[in-house]
Amino acid sequence: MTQPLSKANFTGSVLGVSAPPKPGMLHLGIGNFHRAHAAVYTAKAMAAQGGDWGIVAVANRSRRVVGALDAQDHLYSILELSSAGERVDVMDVHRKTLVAAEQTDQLIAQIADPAIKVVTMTISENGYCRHPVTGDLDVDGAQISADLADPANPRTSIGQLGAALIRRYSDDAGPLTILSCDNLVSAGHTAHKMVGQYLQATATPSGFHDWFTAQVTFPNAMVDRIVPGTTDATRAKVEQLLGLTDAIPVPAERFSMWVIEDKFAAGRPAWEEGGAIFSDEVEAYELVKLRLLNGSHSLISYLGGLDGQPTIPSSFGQDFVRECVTELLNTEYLPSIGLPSGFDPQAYIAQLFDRWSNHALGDATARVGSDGSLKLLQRVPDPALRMLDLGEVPQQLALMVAGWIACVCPPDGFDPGPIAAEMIEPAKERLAAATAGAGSTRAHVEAIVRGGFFPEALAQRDEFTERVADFVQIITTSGVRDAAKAALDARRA
Ligand code: CS2
Repeated sequence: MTQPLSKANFTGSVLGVSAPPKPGMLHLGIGNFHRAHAAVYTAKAMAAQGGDWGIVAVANRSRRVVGALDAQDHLYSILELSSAGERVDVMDVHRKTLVAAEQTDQLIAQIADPAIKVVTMTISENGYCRHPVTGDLDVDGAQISADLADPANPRTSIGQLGAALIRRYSDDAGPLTILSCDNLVSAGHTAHKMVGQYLQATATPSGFHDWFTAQVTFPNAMVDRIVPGTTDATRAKVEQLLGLTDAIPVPAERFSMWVIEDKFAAGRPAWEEGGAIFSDEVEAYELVKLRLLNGSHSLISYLGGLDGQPTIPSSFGQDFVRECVTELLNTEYLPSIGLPSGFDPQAYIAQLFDRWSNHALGDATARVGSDGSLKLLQRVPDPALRMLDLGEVPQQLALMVAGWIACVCPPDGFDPGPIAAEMIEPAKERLAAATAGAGSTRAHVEAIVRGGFFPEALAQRDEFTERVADFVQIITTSGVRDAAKAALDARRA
């Protein structure tokens, strides 16, 4: 029987540091992305420059990852997969674990500990509790209203940060930086707005808001590394390479990028030692990545999913998908972005094409297609409105929305197939309720586009809704390839 990964069993050297120092950083959302991204930069920063930047790893509710970290002395591996081959690195950067839902008091106390200087977070689009129509904190939604009713026992990350900041202020524990590592437009501003609106809606001690304004910073940041879910094949490969079993290895591509606004209230790890870029053009980088990579990713996943393609590289390997993505990139996304200075978009796109063709990594179509109701909000409305204002209907963005609808809330009688069935859609019930009784494909699509799933400004554009309905109609009657052809032909006409 192979031995488990642990400090006693692993005799090789770790990536970054061994025996991480005292925690100076806490991470909310200990999923695969953090473990293959910020954790790596932090380990390399400590290896190069030292510093008390050991990480407190916080899971929201599941014990799966933290239980394995605890059992493995906080070691885990990253399996890098590319056409150049594979390599495995063992990481040792976390010092302590918590489960927010079970240890809420400890979490609040930990964030209020003066030793913690930076809170990073990957809580996904869902974690920000943002209203899809207004873009404000969803104070009337079930999650935030429950936290506001019982603020000492918050269930959301936003409520937990709110409670911890109040404690930090009351304890005079010093300034703090909260760094979002999620794929959001202006991620720092968004996090600031959600936490700020929560704190406005709850009772705070006198002087708190001045302290919050002056002493808590929320830098913007662009994060990038394609990190699929862990599969049995990941575990088997790591076991073969390490000779030890790791319950929570993370597969990842070789590419990694982090562009951060240097706005830290109480110091930070020397992440530049791991290759991070500090820039004052972060919002431009965020848009480049959110649209060119993430937006195109969504189109690849919905077209590929409807075409029965299980992975992103197999989807992107279909000519019709590649043509649609090329069109999306060049005519709908690129003109919508003020590029960072010195940025070469065609080189970036060529690199994206390679990254989407990584068969060794085999990123799942269904992973990228999941959470569409939240992800599309970052990827569709602004660039679509820009074109609509110019009198043009964005064919590929409409096709993307149609693909999402056909996969996760298809009109009656259409079966989008097994890949779509694997996509997780948190709004599934609301989508079903909104479309119940729709008598036609057009009515079905109108019920979604105008039903509180998109901002008002887009919902009002009939020409967009109509085009989405056309594409859903074609997908459900003659297939996704014909819908793609119609989108490309409309542009050429
Ligand atoms: C993907 C991202 O889930 C998605 O929609 O586009 O997870 C993507 O792989 C990462 O943002 C890459 O940095």
